[in-house]
Amino acid sequence: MPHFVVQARTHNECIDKIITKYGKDAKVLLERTVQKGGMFGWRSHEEIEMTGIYGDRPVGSNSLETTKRQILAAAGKVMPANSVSVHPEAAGQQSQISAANVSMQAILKEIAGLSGAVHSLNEKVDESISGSAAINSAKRENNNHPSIQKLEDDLFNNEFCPSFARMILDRARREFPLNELDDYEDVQKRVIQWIGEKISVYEEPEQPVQGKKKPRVIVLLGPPGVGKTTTLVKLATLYGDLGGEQDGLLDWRKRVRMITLDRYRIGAEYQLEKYGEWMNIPISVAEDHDGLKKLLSLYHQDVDFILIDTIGRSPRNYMELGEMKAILDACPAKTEFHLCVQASTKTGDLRDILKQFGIFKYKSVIITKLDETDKAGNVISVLAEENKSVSFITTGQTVPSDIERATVIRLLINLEGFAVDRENYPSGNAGV
Ligand SMILES: Nc1nc2c(ncn2[C@@H]2O[C@H](COP(=O)(O)OP(=O)(O)O)[C@@H](O)[C@H]2O)c(=O)[nH]1
Ligand SMILES: [Mg+2]
Repeated sequence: MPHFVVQARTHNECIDKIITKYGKDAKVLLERTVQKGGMFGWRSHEEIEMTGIYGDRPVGSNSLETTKRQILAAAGKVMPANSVSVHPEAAGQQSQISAANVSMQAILKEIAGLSGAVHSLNEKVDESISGSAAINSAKRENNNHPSIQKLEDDLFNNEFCPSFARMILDRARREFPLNELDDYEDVQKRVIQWIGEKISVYEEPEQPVQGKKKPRVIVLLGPPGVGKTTTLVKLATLYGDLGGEQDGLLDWRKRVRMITLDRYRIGAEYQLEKYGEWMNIPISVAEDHDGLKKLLSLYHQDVDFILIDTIGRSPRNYMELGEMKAILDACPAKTEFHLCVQASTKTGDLRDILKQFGIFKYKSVIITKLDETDKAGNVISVLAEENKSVSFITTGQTVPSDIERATVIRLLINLEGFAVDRENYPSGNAGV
């Protein structure tokens, strides 16, 4: 169903315009005030903006749902519940469109319910409409410059979520004068920097010096099969090697201990044991909270890194997540929890995973299996939306080599069709 956005100085003027232009069956869904004109807010004035639908198709629940989402996508944000009611003074004209409004109240309520946070709106919009719909609505407002369209395609092909893509497209429209839009290469260079600005890299705490500091305790969380155990072993060698480089006398194997909570998954303990044997690192199994506490205090004086592998829990199984949380409460306050997510996970699922594992207050995310996809827009968008940093990236099944410390450029170069200018990134951040 088609929709309109109409602006006027007063509420009544707005309604007049709507009736004249879209007929008396038009339905107002959202009303808000907007600032118009002036420079830097000086001599600007407020106007009323109404968004709604018109046309004579029956309003079935499905079409309402679709329309609502289209409008939300187009409006870019949702008004608080009290700002969408129609002004009582306009009762005369309003009566012509109020019947429809009554039937819209339920929807408005629902919309207001969705508006708790901007990102939760983005989520609803993203989940419910096809990936390109939100981008398409941005496109309609645009002057349809070929560079904007190409940019839209590039963002879409890299699986950026619609709200992230929209944010970039809006910025491009705002910041590039027409003549600059003509040089797509230049546009792309600037855009890749904007995307880079949205990636946050985990800052590791200072590395412990043997015998002088408390050990770093690192826990890997995540759904089953994402590569937690494999990553844990890669980290064990990476951290162990740090000591070897700093002090030739130090046997790095003495610096690291691995603990697993994953004894219930058939073969899981065995898998880690095999690695442990190969690396000459003993593996311990903690079965409950007290068992883990004992192991942690046992290793406390001796080692610099305690790495804990966990049970692969479905993010939807709150009971199991709760049980695991109870065991992991044995960890000291400064424990670093990292959530492992597979690079190819769909944005909606990523959001679920990030949220459900939130009870562990994880500090950062490890992106696993980046070798299996050439799209990184999904992870970049969701991490930015959820304000999460990324600590490591894993790039293959080979232990211990297929792991890298996360860097902005490493994620950017994984974007298809974007040329990354390496000179824009400090060498310390290149990491590749
Ligand atoms: N392609 C690829 N496969 C990986 C990577 N990391 C782990 N795997 C594989 O993913 C599968 C599950 O790994 P595992 O560590 O047991 O996952 P867990 O259940 O989360 O502990 C194994 O076959 C691993 O070899 C990676 O970075 N890239
Ligand atoms: Mg495992």
